[in-house]
Amino acid sequence: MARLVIVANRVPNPDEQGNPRAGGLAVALGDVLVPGTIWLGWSGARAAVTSTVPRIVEDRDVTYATIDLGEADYRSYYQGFSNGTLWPLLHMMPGLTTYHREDYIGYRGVNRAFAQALAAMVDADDLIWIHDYQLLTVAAELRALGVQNRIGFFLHIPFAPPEIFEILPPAKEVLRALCANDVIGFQTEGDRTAFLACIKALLEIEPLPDGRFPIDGREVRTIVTPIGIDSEGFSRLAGRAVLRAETRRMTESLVGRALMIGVDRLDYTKGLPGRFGAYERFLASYPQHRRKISYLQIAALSRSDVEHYDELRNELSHKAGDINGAYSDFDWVPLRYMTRTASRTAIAGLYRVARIGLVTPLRDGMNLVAKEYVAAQNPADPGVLILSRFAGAAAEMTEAVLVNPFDVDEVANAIHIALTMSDDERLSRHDALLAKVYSSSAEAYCTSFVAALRDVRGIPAIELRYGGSTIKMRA
Ligand code: ADQ
Repeated sequence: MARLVIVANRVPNPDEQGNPRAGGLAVALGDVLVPGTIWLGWSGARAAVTSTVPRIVEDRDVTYATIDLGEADYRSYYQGFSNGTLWPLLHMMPGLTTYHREDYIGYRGVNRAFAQALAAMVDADDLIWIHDYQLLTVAAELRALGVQNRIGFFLHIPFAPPEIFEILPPAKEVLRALCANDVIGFQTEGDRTAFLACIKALLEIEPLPDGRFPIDGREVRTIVTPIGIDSEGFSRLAGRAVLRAETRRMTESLVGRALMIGVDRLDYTKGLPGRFGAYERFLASYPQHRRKISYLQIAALSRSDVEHYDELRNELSHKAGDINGAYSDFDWVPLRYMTRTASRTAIAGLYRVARIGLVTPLRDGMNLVAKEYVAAQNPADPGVLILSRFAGAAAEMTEAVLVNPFDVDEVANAIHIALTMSDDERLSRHDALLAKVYSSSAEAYCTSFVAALRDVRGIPAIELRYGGSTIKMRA
């Protein structure tokens, strides 16, 4: 039986398996974490040099294999090329993008280390599923090591059109390396289209109408498999969470005011300064709602040692202070702002009691908060989702109040619309959104990606050109 081998930048801490706080990819991949599965990634620890021999921990018959990153590699691969170059560029923010050739060299070195660690562990028929922008060149490194398995890659963040992607100095080489995968998956049709446009513009390869394209005598398949959540599990969690003391304390503290909630990692792609600006505009333009709303923004610190994140944190602290300074009353604080993670249970309970879910990233691959907010609602009295049209989730969740996050007046108006929406409209929008969150679930995501990977077979011997050398595959 072919095993599934997952490769991602991070590996969930096996001690937390089964604990809902694990969140993120571990929850999304819950359905494929069956006995026999292997998950390889960075341990989160830094060492003198990057290791290629993984540390192995078994938990419920799933093998977690971790490698440590060398200090220099942490700077070049993680802080540098992954989060200083690829993250802003693929989110279409070239102004925030930096590039240093030595970071790219470090990135390729770490991708090679991942491949080396993996090559020693896989059997011939194992399916390899690589995740996200930190690991764009792993498949090519695996091929270089003679690994002929079926390999798939899924990009969690957006892909950029050629006019932006070609800013990346090694754009063609990175694209070619990605093409060493058999299947490449995207969150939205728009991301796939952007990728195929890069294939055409930069590699001069004409894709077929169904998203396949030939390269070096073989064929690569592209698919769209939007990531989802465990909707049923999350709904149940939210239903239980409202009964907990912490949720009740929150509700009591509102004294009848409507709660508006935002939950994000503190990242410049999430559009938090604009969101605070829109709330300020809302308070200024709609005085009738003052004292009747309380906005809670939970923004967990992330990547605090990467450039721009510290500035963002300072900017938000100032803006929050300004808003509360200008509008607070003796018994009303308009904005509650916390920069820490909350437990999944606490978040689920807060979503459920919130009248509005405010999700306004400037650009986002999918945005699971939008789906969690919908799943958490009481179907008999649901809240309203305000969603950026630049989140991947907007492609599916068209019944949300969709906004352009760059337009503070439009977002301010959307808050007013949400607060004054009729019960009928609120219910019908929610019904439609909930059906979509249930059908585009974590399970559907895993099943369709793995099915596409299983489908790959009978690929003839090929040669792959990468990094100035020619690699023979499936000879
Ligand atoms: P992220 O950018 O991390 O993910 P998102 O999809 O919103 O964004 O997922 C965040 C997860 O972390 C959610 O489950 C949320 O509940 C949780 N979370 C966020 N802030 C939190 C806080 N302050 N406290 C506790 N939990 C918090 C990347 C891409 C997304 C894509 C996902 C999955 O950027 O576009 O949807 O991967 O593919």
